Amino acid sequence: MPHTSRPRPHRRRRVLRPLPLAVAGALIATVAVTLPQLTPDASAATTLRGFADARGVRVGAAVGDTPLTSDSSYTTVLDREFNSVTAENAMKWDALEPSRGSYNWAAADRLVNHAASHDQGVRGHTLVWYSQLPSWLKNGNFSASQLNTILKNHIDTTVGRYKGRIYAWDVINETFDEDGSMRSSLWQDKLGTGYIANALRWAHAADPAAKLYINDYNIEADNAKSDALYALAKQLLAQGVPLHGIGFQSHFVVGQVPSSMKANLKRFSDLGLEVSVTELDIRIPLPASTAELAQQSTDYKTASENCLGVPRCAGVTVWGLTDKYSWVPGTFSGYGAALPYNESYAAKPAYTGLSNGLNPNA
Ligand code: 9MR
Repeated sequence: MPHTSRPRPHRRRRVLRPLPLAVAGALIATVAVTLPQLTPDASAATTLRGFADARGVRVGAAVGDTPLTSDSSYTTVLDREFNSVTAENAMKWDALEPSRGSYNWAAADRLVNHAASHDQGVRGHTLVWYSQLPSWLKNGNFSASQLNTILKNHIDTTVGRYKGRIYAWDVINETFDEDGSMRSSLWQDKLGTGYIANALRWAHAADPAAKLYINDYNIEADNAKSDALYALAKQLLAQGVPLHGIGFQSHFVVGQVPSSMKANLKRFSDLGLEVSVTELDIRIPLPASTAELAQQSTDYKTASENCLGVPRCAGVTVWGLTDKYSWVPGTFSGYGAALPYNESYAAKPAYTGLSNGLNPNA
């Protein structure tokens, strides 16, 4: 069991304390008999998903196909603790359509089916991104009109396949540079900024019920990048484009959750948009000290509260669940220990931080 920083209230003891011993003894016998029925409810209330369900929000994890299919400790934690999943890689273009016209749905289907049988929602990730494009697309030298058709087909096909099974899509991923200019990409360079509105409209037509997001990193603080996104979001909404939410990836370094995060999320929420933390992890220089693990716990609580404390926060997703499979050490040399569970699936202080962030009574 994950430890929580406060003892849970003990309902039975509160009832028994004033009673005479004999009556209490009889009651204890009764309680002992009914206890097995009570246990599932009591434990559900102390899991991440138990707290999230109680607030009507999502707590999600990015899921890799390898651990999903090969590591039962992983799926045990995933299914006990999370009411939402995101495909870490399986719904990216290079995974779905490695050669033109030939789709590979196996891993994406596995996750969507897994989610359905464990009462989990699915965030779709991601339709339009500069990275992880198959080489036929990257190197195809397509004209603007060909690219437009290719993009529309990809969105129609992918969103259409999972219509009704994906509650939110990261339609647009990482479209800004740090200074707030549009990032150079296949899409931007050939199609111009108009591809964003088109992609959102196509996705909406393919699944009108899915919430459509623009997702990015380093937009958690009030800064040049988030200012540019704010201006774009406002403009898209004014034009009636179906943009429903902003995904704040939240790949943080321990001790560095931005102080302006909550106010920044609130200004997007004030536009009528959903806000979600979509890829939370908090990396630590290795080896992680006890003090850093404690700070990381505080950071998980702060980051999740920064979203959940804002109107229209739809939930918080962590980018993985265990340090065993995290992308962090492979990308940030010397850093790791970024997730709520360690390599052996022991809950870290970060788990308690996240849990307390989700639990309004903590
Ligand atoms: O975690 C993903 C890793 O396994 C992939 O190798 C990588 C490829 O670019 O993408 C990682 O996920 C990224 C996500 O799709 C978009 N935001 C940043 C994430 C971490 O790099």
